[in-house]
Amino acid sequence: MDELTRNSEFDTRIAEGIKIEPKDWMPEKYRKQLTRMMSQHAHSEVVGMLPEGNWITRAPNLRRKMALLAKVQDEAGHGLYIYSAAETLGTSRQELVDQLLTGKAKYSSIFNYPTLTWADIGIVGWLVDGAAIVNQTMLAKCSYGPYSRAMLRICAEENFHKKQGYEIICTLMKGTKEQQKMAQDALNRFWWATLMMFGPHDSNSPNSADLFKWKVKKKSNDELRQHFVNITVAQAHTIGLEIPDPDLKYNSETRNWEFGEINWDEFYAVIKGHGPCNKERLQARNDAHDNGAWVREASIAYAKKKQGKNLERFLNVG
Ligand code: FAQ
Repeated sequence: MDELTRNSEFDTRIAEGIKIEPKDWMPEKYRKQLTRMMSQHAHSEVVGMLPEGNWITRAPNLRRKMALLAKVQDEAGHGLYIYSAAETLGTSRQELVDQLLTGKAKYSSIFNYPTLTWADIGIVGWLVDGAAIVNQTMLAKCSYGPYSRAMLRICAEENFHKKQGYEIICTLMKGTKEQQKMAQDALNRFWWATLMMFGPHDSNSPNSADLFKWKVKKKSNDELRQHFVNITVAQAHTIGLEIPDPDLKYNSETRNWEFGEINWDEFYAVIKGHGPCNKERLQARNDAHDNGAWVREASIAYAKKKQGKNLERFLNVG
């Protein structure tokens, strides 16, 4: 089959909403775009464990500690699902992880901000997982089968994360003046950084055209950001929190909460490696990788030994 026919068959499958599976033919650009996006996503889940992991030893009680431990562990699982799904496109996990460890690959900007107080843990669950759900609910319907299936399971778990985060903030808002202040301060520090998670404005999003054409993205960066703002403003107001945006106003015709301009200089500085915690995060991932070398060596040795025994058994049968 020539390239033109293959491409046209591929486009027809996409148009008909048939999922693309690992062994199907796909244009190289589709493979490349998905590998880029999925590996960045997997790296984000794994680096995303760091700001919250930082609070496991300082959680205010046993119940909070257990919930946070489980959440951080879930994020590791999400990283593993997405790395596995990304590997089906032909790049090895080792190569993908190396791209992260050498600073070549991106991961979500949000994880380059510090978690300074316990309220930050509530805010990360409520806002960061909340933003991730908005984005991932769309990706659960994307054209690449392994990615869309991974997203289904991940979204279910992220819903619990969002609820536990919002519950932490609700509890603080029912507490003392100091606790309320701590919650408001965490919201002030994380609000704009969370809006940046959705990526640049549509007019400055170089990858969107391809991703739309192939039905990986079905909603634009700006559409998802607006949807997130609409649901979150109501949740904030219900518990007495103020959104730190003097330009925020409700438009009753469009039924949208209109909001002020994001600081894009800050966004681009963070994704180029100059955020408050970029160096610290990469160092922590590299340390974890180095410290885990013995686990990788042991598991490879175990696998080899097992294979050897199977081989012996196989040979003995003869
Ligand atoms: N951070 O052309 P676009 C989570 C880059 S998971 C860093 O618009 P695209 C769970 C972008 O890569 C959070 N870089 O790109 C959790 C591109 O650079 P490149 C992660 C960003 O792909 C919760 C350039 O800017 N989720 O939080 C960011 O069409 C709590 C131009 O941008 C995903 O990864 C950013 N925020 O749209 C875990 C979801 N935004 O690659 C732990 C999957 C943009 O050309 C604790 N990804 N860039 O060099 C996506 O949906 C998309 O890739 C977007 C970006 C929407 C992130």
